[in-house]
Amino acid sequence: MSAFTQGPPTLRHPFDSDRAFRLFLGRLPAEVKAAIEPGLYRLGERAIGEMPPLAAAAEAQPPRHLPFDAWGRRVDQIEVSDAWKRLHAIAAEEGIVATAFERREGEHSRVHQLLRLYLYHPSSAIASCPMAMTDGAARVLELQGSPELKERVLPRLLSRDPASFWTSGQWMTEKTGGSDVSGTSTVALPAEDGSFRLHGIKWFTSATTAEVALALARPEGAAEGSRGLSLFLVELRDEAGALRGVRIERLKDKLGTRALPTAELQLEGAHAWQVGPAGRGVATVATLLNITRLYNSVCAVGSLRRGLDLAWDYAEKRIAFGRPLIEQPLHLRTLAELEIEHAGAFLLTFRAGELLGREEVGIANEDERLLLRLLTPLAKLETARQAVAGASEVLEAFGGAGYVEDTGLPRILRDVQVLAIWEGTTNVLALDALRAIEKEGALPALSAELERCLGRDGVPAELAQRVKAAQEAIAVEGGRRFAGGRAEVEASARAYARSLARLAMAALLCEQAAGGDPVATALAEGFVPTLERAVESLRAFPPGLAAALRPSRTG
Ligand code: MFK
Repeated sequence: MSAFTQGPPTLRHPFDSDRAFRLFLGRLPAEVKAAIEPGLYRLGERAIGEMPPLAAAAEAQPPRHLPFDAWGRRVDQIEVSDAWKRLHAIAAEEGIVATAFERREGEHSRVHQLLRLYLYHPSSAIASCPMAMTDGAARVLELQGSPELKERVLPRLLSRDPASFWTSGQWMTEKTGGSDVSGTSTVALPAEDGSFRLHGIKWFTSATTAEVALALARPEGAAEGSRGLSLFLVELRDEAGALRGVRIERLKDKLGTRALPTAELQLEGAHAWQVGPAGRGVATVATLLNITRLYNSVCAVGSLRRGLDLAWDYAEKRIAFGRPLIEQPLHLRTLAELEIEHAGAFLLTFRAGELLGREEVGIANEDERLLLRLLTPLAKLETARQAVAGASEVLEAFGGAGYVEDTGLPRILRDVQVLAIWEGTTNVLALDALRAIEKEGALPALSAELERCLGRDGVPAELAQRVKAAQEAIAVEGGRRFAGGRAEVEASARAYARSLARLAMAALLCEQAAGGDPVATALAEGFVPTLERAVESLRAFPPGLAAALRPSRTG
C-alpha cells in the first residue's frame, strides 16, 4: 500500500476559474471585449505560469540595505533579487501602468488597465505597489506637471520598455503621522534653477528603489498645518543612478509585503520640483491617493480571488470523512460565501474604474464625478476588510496546511493585512467618505446610481425591494446620527460607510442579475443578506456606549 500524499492546490486560468471576471468581460462593449481579451488571456497565462515562481523567489530573497561599500564609503544601496526586477519588467511589458494612459480603448482604457492589474497583482509579490504609486504620479503630472516634467519624466513612467521604465514613490508619512500629515516637518528650500532642495525625514516610503517620488514638504516660511504644504516631484538619483541628497536610514521589518523595500529616509537636499500650486499639496496629492486607493481595491479583490481559486481547487482534491471537501455541504457553503463577497467587491471596484475612465477622457458628468469621489473610499475600505476576512477564511479552509509557511498560504494573509492600512486606514477612509458627502454633497449621486441599477428591466423584484428598504434604513439611521452631533457622526462613520459600500455592491449585483444569468442571480441573492446585516450593525451600536467603555485614568 502506498503512503498517502496530498497533492498541492493548483491554479487554473482565470478565464476558467473566475466567474465574476467573465461576467464583467461579457458586459463590455463587444468591440472593446474583442480588442482586449487576447492580451488579458496571455497575461492570465503568465500570472499562473511564469510569475508565481518569480514571486516566491522574490519573497525568499527579500531586499537588503547596504549602507556602506567594502571600503567604508556610504553607498546606500538597496539590493533586490533578480526575480523582483523581472516582476517589474513584466509590469512594464504588460503595460500595467501604461494601458490607462495610452487610451486605446477610450473611456474603457482604465477598466482595461485595472483588469490587467487584477491578473498581475496576485502573482507579483506586491510589485503592484510601485505600479500604483507610479500610476498616481503619472496622473498628477499629466494634470498638473510642468511642460518640462511632462516631457522628461512622464514618458518614463508610461514606458513599456523595462530598460527605460521608471517607477515613482509617494512620500507623505513622517514620524508625526501617517494619517495626519499636517505636522510634516520636511522643508523645501528654493534653488537657483527654480527647483527645490528637500530636508527632513520620511518615515515610511514604499518601493524605495524608485527613480522619482511625489513628496509633501513645507516651503521655507510657509504656514503651519496642512494648508502650508506643497507637493514636489523628487528625482532621487544622479546620472549614474546613485542616490542624491537622500540617505536610507534602514529598511522596515514588516509583517508582510516582504519582497517590497520600504525605508526610512533622511532627505539632505533631495532635488525636487514643485507640482501644483504652493500650499495645495494635500489637494494635489489627492489625485494620486484616489488612484492608489483604487489600485488597493483591485489588489484586494485579486488577492481574495487567488485565495478562493486555491481553496476551490483544494476542496476538489482533499478527501475528508470519505468525500472530497467540495461534497461537504458546510465547506461548500463557506467557499460560496467567499465567492459572494468577491463578486460584490469586484463589481464595486470596477464600477469605480469605469467612472475614473470616463473622467480621464473628459466625458464624466458632475454626478459621475461625485459618484467616483464617494465610491473610491467606499470601495477601498470595504474591499480591504473583505480581503483580510477572506484570506483568514481561506487559510482555515486548508486546515493546518494553511498555517504552514512552505505552502505559501500564510503569505496571502500577511500581505492583505496591509491593504486595510496603507493609503488610509478603514477609519480614515470612512472619514474621507464623510468628507465627500458633507463637503462635496456626493450622496445624491449614489442615490441616482442605485436607481440606475435597480431600475433596470429584469432586476429580481424582491431583491430590489430589499435593497431599497436597506437604503431607507441607512438614510433614517444616518439622519439620526447626524442629528446627534459631531462626535456621534464621526463615531458612526465606519459602520455608515460600510453600509453604503454594501448598498452599492448589492445594487450592482442586482443590476448584473438583470440579464437572468443564474450565477449572477445567485450572487445577488447571496449578497443582499450581508447588506441587511451591515445595516443592522449600523443601527445596533448605542450612542454613548463607546465613551462609557473608555478606560478611566483616575480609578
Ligand atoms: C497594492 C496597492 C497599492 C498601494 C500602494 C501603497 C503604497 C503605500 C504608501 C503609503 O501608504 S503613503 C501614505 C498614504 N497616506 C494616506 O493615505 C493619508 C491618509 N490621510 C488622509 O487621507 C487624510 O484624510 C488627509 C491627509 C487627506 C487629511 O489632510 P487634511 O489636510 O487634514 O485634509 P483636508 O483639509 O480635509 O483636505 C485638504 C484638501 O484636500 C481639501 O480640499 P480643499 O482645500 O479644496 O478644501 C479636501 O477636499 C481635499 N481632499 C482630501 N482628501 C481628498 C481630497 N480631495 C479629493 N479626494 C480625496 N480623497
